[in-house]
Amino acid sequence: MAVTNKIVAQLFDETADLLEIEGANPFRVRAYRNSARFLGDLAPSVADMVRRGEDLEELPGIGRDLAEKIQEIVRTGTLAQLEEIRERTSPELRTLMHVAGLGPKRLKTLHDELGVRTATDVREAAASGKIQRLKGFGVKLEQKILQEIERLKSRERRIKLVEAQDLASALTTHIEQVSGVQRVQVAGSYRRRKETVGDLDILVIAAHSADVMNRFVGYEDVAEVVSHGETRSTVVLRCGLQVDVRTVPEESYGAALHYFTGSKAHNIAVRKLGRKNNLKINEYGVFQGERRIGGTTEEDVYGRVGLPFIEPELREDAGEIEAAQEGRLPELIRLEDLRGDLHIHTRETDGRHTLEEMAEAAQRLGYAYMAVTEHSRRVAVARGLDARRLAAFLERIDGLNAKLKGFTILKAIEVDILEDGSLDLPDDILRELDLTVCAVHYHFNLSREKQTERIVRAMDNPYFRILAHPTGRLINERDPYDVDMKFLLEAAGKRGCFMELNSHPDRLDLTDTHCRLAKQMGVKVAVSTDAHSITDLEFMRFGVFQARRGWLEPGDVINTRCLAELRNLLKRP
Ligand code: DGT
Ligand code: CA
Ligand code: CA
Repeated sequence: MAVTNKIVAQLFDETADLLEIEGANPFRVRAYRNSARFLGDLAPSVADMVRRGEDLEELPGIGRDLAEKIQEIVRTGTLAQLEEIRERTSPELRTLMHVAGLGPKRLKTLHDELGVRTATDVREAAASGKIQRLKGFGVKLEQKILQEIERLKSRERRIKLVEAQDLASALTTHIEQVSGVQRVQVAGSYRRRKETVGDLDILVIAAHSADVMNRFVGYEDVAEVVSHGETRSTVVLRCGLQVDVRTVPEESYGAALHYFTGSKAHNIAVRKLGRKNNLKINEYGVFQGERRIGGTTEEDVYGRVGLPFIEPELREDAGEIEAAQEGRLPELIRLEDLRGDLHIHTRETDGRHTLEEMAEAAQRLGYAYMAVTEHSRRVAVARGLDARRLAAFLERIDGLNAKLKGFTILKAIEVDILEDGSLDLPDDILRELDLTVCAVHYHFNLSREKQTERIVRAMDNPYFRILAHPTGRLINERDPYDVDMKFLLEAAGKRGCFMELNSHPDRLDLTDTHCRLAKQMGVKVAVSTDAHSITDLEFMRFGVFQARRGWLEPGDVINTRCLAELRNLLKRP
């Protein structure tokens, strides 16, 4: 397998983490960590550079030592030094580094004093009260650690859709290369575009099933072959994700695709409709008695029970069957419906590309507008803008807008909602902007009541337009802050404010159910990317998946409007 920059970055990151747990020199730790970040973003492949004999030390932050390490990784696929550290520490501890209350120092103490190596060890030590007795710990911290570990355990079983996509597309390409393969389709929660997936369910139509199975279990990323059969096999990939592959006969394809797309609850509801019409529906087809009468396509399966086709994103038995029966299925939003992106960062704060580069990229995507939303001063880690820098930046935008044809940069900001619900910049500055996107970045721990009140108070500001990433969650990493979403939506509706559906695949915030609630309550949504680079602009498709799961139609989303209509909507009543 070719060594990608990402692989090198991952190995450096792991080295940094483990060295830190060991208590190594902080400068060494930082050197690995910084170069990992740099390599992760670097476009030219370091493997190619090594192959061409180019000098890696020319790269910023890469000295002689790191250059040699990169060469070693490219040559051997690994790093001897890291293997050694893995031997003497316990690499599993790394996953605990981000557990609140457990930094590298405390982990080292746990490791040295109690010999813990894994999350399970920590859980057992905490449960038996051993941790509270250690110096620098205590009862409260022990309880917190226990809670966090439980949460970590329940999370780790599912992976984010974006990660599943990378794995699935590489694997389907691998299988498609078998001769006689007609079709390879990922079904399951993946096809329903759930924000996380538990495992991958892949269906294949092929002339020679055994060839498909052999090719599948021989895939280079397989860690374990759980079963290897004639028409069905299961493996676990190195990242821990399970994958099932089944070959199905062409005439059963629709029935199998429907069955394995799920959800289970949706399938059961459809089967029940079948039974009412004396039909048996399973993964092999639609049957009347013993006779197969259909199931070649999904449309056919639905048609046999008197339903129109139901989009995979809706198949949760959450009212879609009734809506289909009554002819009121939503016309779900599509990527092509979007005319612009309303949450974008540039190099002015913590983005990677310039205003000009982002504008050009947005135009290439066919957009008519984009809103540039830099951070405000409170967000110092991102070099947030104060009034003076913002004014200068707005002038630059005016200058660029004067040159652009058929494309408009909206002047905006991602202003921080302070703890007391006021906004981080004064009204006479916000007044100059086309729109104000507001967000919580600090004080996640307020009570539900206080947090809700804080955000509603912010909405009282006449310049508040869009609430960005409304719950603050990071999928698998950080829980949402506690907030009364229904109350927020009601408040937004009354004040003519909008909710963002943040499309970043780590956020997808609003959730699908929140989107649906917003629609029911008449609150419109902005589907935005929060892009910090040109490639991030493509996150929009994840936002669209989530919007579709939330039953949103083009009319529910403000950035499907042309610029004139959008400007109208942005005027607050
Ligand atoms: P996941 O993998 O947890 O993200 O969720 P799914 O929906 O992909 O679930 P999975 O992988 O267990 O099964 C794939 C599909 O197979 C599921 O969506 C529906 C179908 N299926 C699985 N078990 C049953 C069952 O007992 N009855 C019915 N009707 N369908 C099932
Ligand atoms: Ca699955
Ligand atoms: Ca499965």
